[in-house]
Amino acid sequence: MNKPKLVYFDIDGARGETARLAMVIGRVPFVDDRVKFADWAGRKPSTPFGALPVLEVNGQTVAQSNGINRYVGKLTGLYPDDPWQAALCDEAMDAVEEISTRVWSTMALPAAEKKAQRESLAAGPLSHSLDRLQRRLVAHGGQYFADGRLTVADLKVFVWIHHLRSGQLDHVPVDLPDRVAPRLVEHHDRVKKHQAVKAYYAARKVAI
Ligand SMILES: N[C@@H](CCC(=O)N[C@@H](CS)C(=O)NCC(=O)O)C(=O)O
Repeated sequence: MNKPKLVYFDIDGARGETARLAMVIGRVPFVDDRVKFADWAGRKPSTPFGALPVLEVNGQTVAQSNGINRYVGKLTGLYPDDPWQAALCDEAMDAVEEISTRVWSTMALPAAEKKAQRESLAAGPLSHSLDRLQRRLVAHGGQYFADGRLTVADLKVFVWIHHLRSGQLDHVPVDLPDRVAPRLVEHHDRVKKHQAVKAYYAARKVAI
């Protein structure tokens, strides 16, 4: 197999970051094709759904972030073999996808509407989602979402919690995860301390 190429925006987060982290942790060499926003219009038509991330392997392309995460998880040993544990891993990844899609869909709204929608999401569906994710983590032992070990689900939740606490989302209180889901914040801090994760962000000079 040739080196997989992950194509995603030149940002250290969001939908492409889970697969990047998985390949770093699993030591699978890959081409990290970081698309500048200025170049996106020219590249968009050649992607399967007009969106990123996409993964290219042996001249073929696949889209959809969670499908990519599963594939990369299998390459890196970060996806459960057991079908039930795999379903739990998917559950957490899909839960993050569901709520993050709602939050990110406010991005291009006019300022006043964005504020109103984000405040309403933060107080309602986002808090609810964080609470429910936390309960699932606790129900499975409090350390990992599936298989009693680090999987791509943990990486996806880590990236999401990091984003929520980063201050990049106007009108979403940065302390929302700490208030609503402290066990998810503990989980985030554990993943952050993973040797390969620390080394990766240090090399990229990104504060996490
Ligand atoms: N369901 C898709 C959503 C992909 C998506 O919306 N990606 C965003 C970036 S996170 C994008 O490409 N936005 C640019 C555009 O739609 O033109 C997935 O999970 O990969």
